[in-house]
Amino acid sequence: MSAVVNARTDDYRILAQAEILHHLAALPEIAAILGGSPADWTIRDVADGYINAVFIIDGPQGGVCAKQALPWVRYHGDSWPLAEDRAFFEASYMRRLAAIVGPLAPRLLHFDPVLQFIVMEKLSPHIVLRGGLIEGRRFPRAAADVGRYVALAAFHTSDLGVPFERKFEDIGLFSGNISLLRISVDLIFVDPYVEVWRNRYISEIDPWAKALREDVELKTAVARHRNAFLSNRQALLHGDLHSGSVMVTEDDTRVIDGEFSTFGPIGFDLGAFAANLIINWYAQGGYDRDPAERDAHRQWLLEQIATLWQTFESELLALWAASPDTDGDGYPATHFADASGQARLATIRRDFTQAVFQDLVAFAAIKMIRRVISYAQVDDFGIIEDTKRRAETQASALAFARCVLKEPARFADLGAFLDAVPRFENVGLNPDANR
Ligand code: SR1
Ligand code: MG
Repeated sequence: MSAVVNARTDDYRILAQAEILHHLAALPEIAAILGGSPADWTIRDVADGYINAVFIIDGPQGGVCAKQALPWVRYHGDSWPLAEDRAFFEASYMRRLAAIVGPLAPRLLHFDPVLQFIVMEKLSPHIVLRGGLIEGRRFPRAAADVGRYVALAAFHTSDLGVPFERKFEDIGLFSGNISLLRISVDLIFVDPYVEVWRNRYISEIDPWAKALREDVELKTAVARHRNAFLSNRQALLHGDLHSGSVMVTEDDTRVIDGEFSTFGPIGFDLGAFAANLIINWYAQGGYDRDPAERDAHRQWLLEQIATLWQTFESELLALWAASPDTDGDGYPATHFADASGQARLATIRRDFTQAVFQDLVAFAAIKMIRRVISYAQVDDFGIIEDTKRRAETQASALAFARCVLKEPARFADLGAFLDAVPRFENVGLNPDANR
């Protein structure tokens, strides 16, 4: 693999499909995966995310996925410039986590720092989880696997699992990912609460958007979590762990697209995933589906949030309990060696996971709001063609999120959080009704 250097040089250029094949032909490991000769290879554009060029290359033996960071937001065009070094951070994230999460992520095969070009394992027959959820399909392993992924990544990049020297080295590296951090800060935490050209909500949501902009209590909660997102450098985050960043089959799960990786609160990634399951829950109300099937799918979605959290919590606690004294500087076992220390450590661990849960809940709400008001909206709602109906499902999501952020004490445990989701269905387009 090429040495990883964060170096965009004047030799950077956007690769045409033929150039990509030429480039891959010079990489023996990748040429061997594809098999045959370059004349036998096919390449197709599969980009469906907002910012990068993505291709699948197939040969007689197998396939790979190639991704190049463009100098702008792909979906928007060159009037929205964006640093190409995001590919460097995605490659760095994949390298940092490869040994930690193993088969829960695709294998990085190549990174070119001049072209900001990544080649990784092709995932087949996987599909993007979001698309599967929209179709009402179930993926029995996904939530548990994502919970385990977050626990592994969080433990092994935080003060629980690594010495501070290692953590600070990682913080030094990922602190350079400022272009994408700016996108996260603006699109998630700022734009939904101001009038800005990037916001993309439909006109039926105007009253809700206005109400959120004028709600000081809500904005206070958002600001506190924005500050925590930036200042609580707890662990290395994926940074964009929505259902479009997870590829699945019924028995395999892979987390992709780590270009938003940054240090932050562990609950941010968990909240992002939970938010997108809840978004799907509300969006199902706008689909023409058999009501019994819809109810069953919704029940399954809520169970997956429980599985996500419970798997995360049990995996994290197991890793922590098994950690040798020398690993993490946060809560070294020598500090709690005697019986009273051991009892206190159990309390500390419970408090730690409870704080992560509270972060999950709040960041989930914040993520739900951004997917309705801000740029980069989601297909779960977007495929509902009747915009009044779409807005009604979106209003339910906003009402739930607003309540979570303004009345956090009502959502102190998992049961309360999940029980509340159905109560906000059909709240309507008037944000002042049913408060
Ligand atoms: C500029 S749009 C980028 C958005 O798409 C990604 O999925 C992230 O969520 C980001 O906010
Ligand atoms: Mg993405």
